[in-house]
Amino acid sequence: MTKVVLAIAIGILTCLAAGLAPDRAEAQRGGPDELLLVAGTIGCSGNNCVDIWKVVCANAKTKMLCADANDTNGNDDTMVVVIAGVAPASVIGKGDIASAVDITPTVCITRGTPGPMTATVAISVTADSLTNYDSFMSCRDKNGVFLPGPTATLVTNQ
Ligand SMILES: [Ca+2]
Ligand SMILES: [Ca+2]
Repeated sequence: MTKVVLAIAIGILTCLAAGLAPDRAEAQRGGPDELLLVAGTIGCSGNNCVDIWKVVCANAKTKMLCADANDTNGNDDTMVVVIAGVAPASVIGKGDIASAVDITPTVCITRGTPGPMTATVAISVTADSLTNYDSFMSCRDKNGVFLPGPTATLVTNQ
């Protein structure tokens, strides 16, 4: 009798845990401390809306600023990420784009010489639905080593 009660209790607890943490496989990613993980929501079908993050690498050793886009709930939608240089003036006009189902490759911009760098990272979804996403944003030195301290501000939120 005790075993039956215990089994029922475990069953109820399992259901409650599943309800509180749906789809744990698509929970937010972990990574090195130097990576900045931001999260957001996007969706008004077919690339018709966008979230734009302003990302700053203040570290004087910065050579590259990078980001990706990862679908974190529901169907695995096609995610789109676009990076564009803002500062210094030498990175204006530099940019890259990637698109993929569920998680995009990482896109980066590179400075000619090391120093602080600012970029915008635009994230969208190609789907007739709304999805949550996250994005790893990173500052890297000339050897590709992660530097601490990227910051990100969501300047356009759709
Ligand atoms: Ca999704
Ligand atoms: Ca949004």
